[in-house]
Amino acid sequence: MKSIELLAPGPMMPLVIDRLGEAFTLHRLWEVADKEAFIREKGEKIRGLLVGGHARIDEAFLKPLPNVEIIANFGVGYDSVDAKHAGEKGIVVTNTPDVLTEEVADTCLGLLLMTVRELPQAERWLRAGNWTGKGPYPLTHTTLRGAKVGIIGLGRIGKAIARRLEAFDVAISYHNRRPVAGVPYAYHASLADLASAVDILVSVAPGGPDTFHMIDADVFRALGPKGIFINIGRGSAVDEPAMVEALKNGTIRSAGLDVFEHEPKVPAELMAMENVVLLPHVGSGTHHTRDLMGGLLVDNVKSWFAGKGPLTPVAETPWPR
Ligand code: 8YV
Repeated sequence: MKSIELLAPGPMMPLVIDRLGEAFTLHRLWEVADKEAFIREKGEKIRGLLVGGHARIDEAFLKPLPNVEIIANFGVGYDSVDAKHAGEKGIVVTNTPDVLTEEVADTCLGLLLMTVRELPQAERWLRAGNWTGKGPYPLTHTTLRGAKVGIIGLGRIGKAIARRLEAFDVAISYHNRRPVAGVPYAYHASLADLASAVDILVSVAPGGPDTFHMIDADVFRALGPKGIFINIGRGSAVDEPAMVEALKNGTIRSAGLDVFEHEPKVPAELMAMENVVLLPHVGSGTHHTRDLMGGLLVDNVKSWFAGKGPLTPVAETPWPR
């Protein structure tokens, strides 16, 4: 398979580079000084792309690469790939679903509990010597007892979050493009209706044009002054300035965020707030799960070039065609 040439525009985890580098000819574009000259010279030879959100893979990016057959995306979310365009060009796009579901759901519950019970703030209180100085950390106004939780996006990860929440004995409802069959949770066709019906709103919404800024000022107003917002999906689904404003002026009480609109940039105003818990996109961030994600990417590429089709193609590029 060494005659098959692959291109990684940005750094990928060593497992991916090592395993695919052994079997194929793999070019690391991020290490190339003159990238444009490289693409001009080598572009027509490239048959597979390995991507992880570093660059936008769209019509303009793909134009000088006319022989690409597969775009293998590291991550379940593939919003940096124009999969519709890829589908039109006959290129298959793969992602890494399932293997990260439980890990991301664990992280979400951790973030939710951290935010509701102000655990990072309480830890900061202890470390600052306030426990011995000022006394116990103040009781939190917020609790999961009797809480209503709404989930935006009841896909694989949303369902795994809901399953965990059942053990916390909270009322669960959700918003999705369509009602999901076979789940016991109340469905809200309107996002604002869901927000006004719950105390805690959890977004697992993917990125891309369909969800862009769907969680906006109206949604935060509907969530209300006691409301808590948790985001483990994509930052672009939230109107970030509207969220900052809502947190600043008490339109909502607090937020726990693992994702941001312009990662790794986090608005300075959020950094300075006490009523937010901020994580650096660590939802799937364990060796265990990232290795499984990397392994699935590798297997997709190998299966494709062995003529066996993709293992996990995305919805826009279904297989078999
Ligand atoms: C990863 C994710 O952190 O799978 C996704 O869509 O957001 C995370 O699991 C990310 O893909 C790493 O680049």
